[in-house]
Amino acid sequence: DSTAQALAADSSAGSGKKYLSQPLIKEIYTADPSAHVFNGRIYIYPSHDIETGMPENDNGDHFAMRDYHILSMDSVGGKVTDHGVALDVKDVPWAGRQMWAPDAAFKNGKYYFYFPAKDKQDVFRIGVATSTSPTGPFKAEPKPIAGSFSIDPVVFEDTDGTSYMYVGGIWGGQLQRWKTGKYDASVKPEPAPNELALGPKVAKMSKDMLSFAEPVKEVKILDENGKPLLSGDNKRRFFEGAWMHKYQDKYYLTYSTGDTHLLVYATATSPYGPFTYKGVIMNPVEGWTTHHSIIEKDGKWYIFYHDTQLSGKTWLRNVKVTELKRTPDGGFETINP
Ligand code: FUB
Repeated sequence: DSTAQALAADSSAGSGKKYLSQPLIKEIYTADPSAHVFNGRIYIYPSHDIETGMPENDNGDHFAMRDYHILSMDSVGGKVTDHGVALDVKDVPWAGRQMWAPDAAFKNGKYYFYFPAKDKQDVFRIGVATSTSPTGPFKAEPKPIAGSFSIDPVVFEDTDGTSYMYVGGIWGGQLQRWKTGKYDASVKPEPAPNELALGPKVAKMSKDMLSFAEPVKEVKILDENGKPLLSGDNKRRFFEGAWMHKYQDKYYLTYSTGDTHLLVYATATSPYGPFTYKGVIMNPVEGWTTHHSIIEKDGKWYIFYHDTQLSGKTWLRNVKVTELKRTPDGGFETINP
């Protein structure tokens, strides 16, 4: 099958390393792939990693990206097209620096591109830009989404047509600084180990997809006994990089555990949660960050993710895809990338 072929075709000859799959493109560095199927074609909305010489630190200053390129392909394994610059930080009136993990949605006959960036005060906000084409170029709204903060926006459309944005990341993603509802730069990177873990945030989108229809709410993630996960439970608690999909009437919240480098999942019967932690989808990749998205195409499920195979540097990543196999109990086979 395609996984076995990818392993067999591993191009890292001589390094002694085996990779489950190969980078989708090698001409530029890409990360944080949010994949969607629009009109039967796969579009990937990634970060565009670049070398800027910024020092590596827990704030993620070394992720100093300045623009976005969109990739597309007919099917997994098909030719990948890089559509060039879709949005540049210089064309976003409110943004200062760090164009991090984006996402996109199609509604009202338009494509909406959602992206986090630090504003001129160095506070992460979520911006939105629109286009008539899934590959852009996108025109940014003059201001970030009112009431938005932190990073890694993901927009999920439920089967009734309602769209929700999930957002958040701790440490460099600044989620912990919003605990009281107001920005406070003096807060530690995360709560003490015996305190409740921070969850991602969710808000229903307004019909025009340019604003929130309600204030953001915390998403609770519980353990198998119905108790909220604690901050010290860092193999299971939320860190960043959420994704949402629905399967057989259940909502699947998938996310990165950050400093333990796992992609994990939790399920719920409502898009607002509470979610119950279930298990690991993917073991750590090469590089510090792990970030993914999940789509269904032609009857198969796929996970898009990144590692640092091309560069060996945590801030110069490359996006990949592999099949995600579901198990009869509603879970997944854990992937060893
Ligand atoms: O790409 C910058 C940041 O790294 C993303 O926003 C996080 O999810 C992590 O992948």
